[in-house]
Amino acid sequence: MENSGNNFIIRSAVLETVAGITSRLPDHSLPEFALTGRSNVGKSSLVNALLLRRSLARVSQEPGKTRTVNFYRVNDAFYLTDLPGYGYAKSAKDTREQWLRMIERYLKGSKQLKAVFQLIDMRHPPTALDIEYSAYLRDLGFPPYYILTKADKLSRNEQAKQQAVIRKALDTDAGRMIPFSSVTKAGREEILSLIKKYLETESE
Ligand SMILES: Nc1nc2c(ncn2[C@@H]2O[C@H](COP(=O)(O)OP(=O)(O)O)[C@@H](O)[C@H]2O)c(=O)[nH]1
Ligand SMILES: [Mg+2]
Repeated sequence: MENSGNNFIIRSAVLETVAGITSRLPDHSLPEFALTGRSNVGKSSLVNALLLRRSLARVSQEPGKTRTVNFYRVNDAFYLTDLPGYGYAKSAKDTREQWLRMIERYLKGSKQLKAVFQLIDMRHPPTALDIEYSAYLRDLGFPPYYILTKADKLSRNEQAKQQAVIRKALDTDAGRMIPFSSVTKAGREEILSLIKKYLETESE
């Protein structure tokens, strides 16, 4: 790929703002890229892998507690925003409504949001909630890119098979899906290249 992420050097990465349900969203002028998906899908691991930081974002075995939007400022050039995870089996109805309110407030309120990356666990077909949420993102004007996580857990063959299953279920193009592994860092360059393209368009 011509526009390789190879020359995308991470010079700085900080968790700058943690916005809770009642906090005001930060007011700044840098582009934002949102990461979203169900709890435990690998969002925090993705943040760490993209930014080459071992534990900037907290990775946990215990899914489903965070109800905040975390703003990671990168290279003083853009933000990665980590949205609260959805659809964990234990979450009660009111937590789910709280989640939706939080997400909606961010997606509708952010003036700087450029693109949304929806994470899907590559080992399984998308859940009903994944599909519903994906349609919701499209309706809001953010047709997501899909990051298919935990690719390292599948063989090449299985990966190809799962990509086809997921593409069909989400009714999307192969070009919008990026298989990814935070273990091998496969897919990292591709994601950074995409972000870079947006940043270049911005500065034109
Ligand atoms: N093998 C493998 N495990 C992963 C990958 N990404 C995340 N995990 C594991 O999945 C669990 C949840 O990850 P986390 O990043 O905290 O998910 P989050 O809840 O979406 O932020 C942790 O045990 C991670 O180590 C991956 O690409 N490969
Ligand atoms: Mg997390």
